[in-house]
Amino acid sequence: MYKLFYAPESASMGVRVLLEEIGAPYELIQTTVAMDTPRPPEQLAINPNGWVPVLLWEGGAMYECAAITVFLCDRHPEAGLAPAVEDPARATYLQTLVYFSNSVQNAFQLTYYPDRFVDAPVDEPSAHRRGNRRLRETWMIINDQIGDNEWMLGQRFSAADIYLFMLTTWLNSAIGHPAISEFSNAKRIADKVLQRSSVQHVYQPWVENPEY
Ligand SMILES: N[C@@H](CCC(=O)N[C@@H](CS)C(=O)NCC(=O)O)C(=O)O
Repeated sequence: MYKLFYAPESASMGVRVLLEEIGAPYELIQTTVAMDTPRPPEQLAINPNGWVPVLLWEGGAMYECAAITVFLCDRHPEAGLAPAVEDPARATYLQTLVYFSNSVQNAFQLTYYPDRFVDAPVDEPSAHRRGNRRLRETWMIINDQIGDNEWMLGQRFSAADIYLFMLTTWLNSAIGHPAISEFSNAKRIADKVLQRSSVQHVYQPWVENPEY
């Protein structure tokens, strides 16, 4: 039985989709991403940064969405969500997950948490604007990487496609983000991932009211 510290509209949703795809039993522990609300001490004991996702299982606990993705897919190879260690597609799989985490998500952070990147509040709008541009740059890298491919790894669906879908749901043109329509290859994959029953289930509120 897995336990997942969980908040709507957060990176914990992608991990929940993975657990659904794997078919593993799990329990959600509701928490928050609100900046003015304290995190449960049990969450902070595992992740002192205070962010989600945080995953627990009988043998341990961990945080960082990309790391959790690799961990879960390796632990449940029968789900077929990731290339095995000796598979040549493993390189692109790992590269893409880490790029999502350290470059695309970092650009999102500049726009959602500009205070973490500048000394003075007066500089926050500048950080936000740079984040908006950085989002366009990093999404274009991903879009070009996809090219004519059916999925992130070519012909096969993988956890990298679920991760991509999750990140597209964070795009919000109301705060200056580029629109997903600018990245037609990424949109093509996101639209297909959205059809999966796991995604329809986990993202039901978003499906009813998507931002883009
Ligand atoms: N590098 C982390 C970042 C996760 C992250 O940014 N989580 C956000 C929600 S999407 C969060 O918990 N924000 C609240 C906070 O940072 O205090 C990961 O990929 O797991």
